[in-house]
Amino acid sequence: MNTPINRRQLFAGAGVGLTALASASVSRVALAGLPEAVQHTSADTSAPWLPSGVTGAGRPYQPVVTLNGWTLPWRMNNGVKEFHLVAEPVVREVAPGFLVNMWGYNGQSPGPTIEVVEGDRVRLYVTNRLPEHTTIHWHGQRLPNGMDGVGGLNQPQIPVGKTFVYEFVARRPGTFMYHPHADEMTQMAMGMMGMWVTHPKGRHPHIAEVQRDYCFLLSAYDVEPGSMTPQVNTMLDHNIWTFNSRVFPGISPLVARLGDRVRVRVGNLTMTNHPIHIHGIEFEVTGTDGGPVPPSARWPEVTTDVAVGQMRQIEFLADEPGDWALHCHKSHHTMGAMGHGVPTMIGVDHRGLLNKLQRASPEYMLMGERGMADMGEMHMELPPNTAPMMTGTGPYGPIEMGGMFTTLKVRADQKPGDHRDPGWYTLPEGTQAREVALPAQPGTHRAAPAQPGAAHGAQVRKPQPAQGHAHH
Ligand SMILES: [Cu+2]
Repeated sequence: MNTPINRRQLFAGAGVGLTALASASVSRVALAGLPEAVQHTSADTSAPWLPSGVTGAGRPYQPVVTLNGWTLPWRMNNGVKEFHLVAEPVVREVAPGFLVNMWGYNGQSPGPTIEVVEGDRVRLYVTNRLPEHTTIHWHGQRLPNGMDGVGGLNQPQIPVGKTFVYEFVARRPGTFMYHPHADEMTQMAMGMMGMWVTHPKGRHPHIAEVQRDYCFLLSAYDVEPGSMTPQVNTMLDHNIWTFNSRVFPGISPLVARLGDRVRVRVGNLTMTNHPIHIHGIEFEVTGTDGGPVPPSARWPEVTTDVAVGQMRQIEFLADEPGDWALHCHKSHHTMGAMGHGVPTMIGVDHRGLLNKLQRASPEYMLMGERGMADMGEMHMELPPNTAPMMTGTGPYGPIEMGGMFTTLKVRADQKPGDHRDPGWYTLPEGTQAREVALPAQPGTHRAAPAQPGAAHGAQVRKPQPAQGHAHH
């Protein structure tokens, strides 16, 4: 898998703006001892990062796969794992061709996943290249009070251009998050967040060995269609609902080999809860931000609600082959921007009106009279740079989902450790829902609803689908 990690020395070879900022605010001598600030700008899912080649790499562990993200490499310095995070404006590709101005870390929103092992001493340098001060709070961690990152309460804010250092021992195994505790409303609305995984040292009675380990954050943005920068004071009415700042079909599938035990860690840093639902299998919640759940306290589920500021770690046996939907069950969270603020037109008879409207405005499009499913294949003129309301096409047509939606792809022939998309599932002969031919039943036959506008000679303007198959 391609991992276009662009390793560069801090500031060396950086853009003109960054170099100017650096020379203005941070002396090169002061930076000489810092670990490399590794940058990564692709929104593809990176292969798991294994610390091979790092001198004294410490205890081994099974790395996670960050959906449409990556893990931050570290360096070992006298037994301390040293990381360098750079808080900075980034451009995130939320879906192919849809770019959003965000704030993040090391070239991306969300920031890279931090992976360490229980008991590791960790030193994290944080350089602030934002236009305002920031901090990082290490959500869920046991640590000294002065390392908790609440600006004003536990530390002074990190001024623009300055580098602070955090240091603590990763005492508890589990899944954590990191985010600013400084102008939170703005900085989290702009995408500043990341995940942290502390692997257990050795075997843990409540932590199973798994073959696949995925993680992602839930985040939401309010980006006016056609614009590029989120509104930061939106409380609930967001229109871009994401897994790791990506929307379907831009989200990688979770891939498993038939029979694999799979762990998925989901953190929520939006302003509302998300019931995460998986088709085809049952899972158990095996951990929360508070730590692993003892097996005696678990129960089977197919949906688990991930509340604001929570992490839920789920596990299942991938023992049913196929392409299974995995999504937030709030249906407006599997919609793109155009699903929001659209009036309900179901049952509204437009037929008289349509003629008049189209005489006045030939481009007038009839939408939503029979439900919104047509939107999945309508290619209405969208403003530049947005995601359509419902999008993503499967082997049998439009999937009619956007936002917080992806698939769990279980295959018998997927190679161990291979996380690449195997393509669509080939259904075994005779195992797919199909139309049945019914004999005509006199008296029970109901006429199909008339084509809107047909009787009145109005032309219903449905833009041509991309594949070019005719509609009439
Ligand atoms: Cu949701």
